[in-house]
Amino acid sequence: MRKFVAHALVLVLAAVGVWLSVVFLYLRPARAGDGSAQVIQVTAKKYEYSSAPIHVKRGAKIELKITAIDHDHGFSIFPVPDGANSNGPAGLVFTSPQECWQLKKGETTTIEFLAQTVGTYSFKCCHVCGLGHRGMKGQLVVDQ
Ligand SMILES: [Cu+2]
Repeated sequence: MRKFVAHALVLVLAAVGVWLSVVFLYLRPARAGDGSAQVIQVTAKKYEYSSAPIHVKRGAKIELKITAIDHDHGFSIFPVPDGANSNGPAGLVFTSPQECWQLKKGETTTIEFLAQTVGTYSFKCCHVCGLGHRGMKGQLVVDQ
């Protein structure tokens, strides 16, 4: 009898273990919005973003923290992957989408998004910052 109870207990524990694993594996992505974001620090200065290209994993919730070091800059990124139909679905889902984030000198701007679709997303400076402004660009790559 005791053996039977022990056996049943092992089965119950195993079942609970499997159930917990399933819950964690499947509910995790859905709960990515509750603060478990990956923080990526970026600096903006004449005329580059360090360290571009920025690589992130598909499905990751990202907090991009961009600090403008030397001057006011901007950050503009198109949410559809390069080369895809520009009317297609957004591959980057921003918490508060903006055409141009203003990056004030000496301040850190946080841009939050979900990296939903694999691809390369080009970004650029959208605040005229000097002679090299037009060349101030970078790429965000969402990897599989
Ligand atoms: Cu600029």
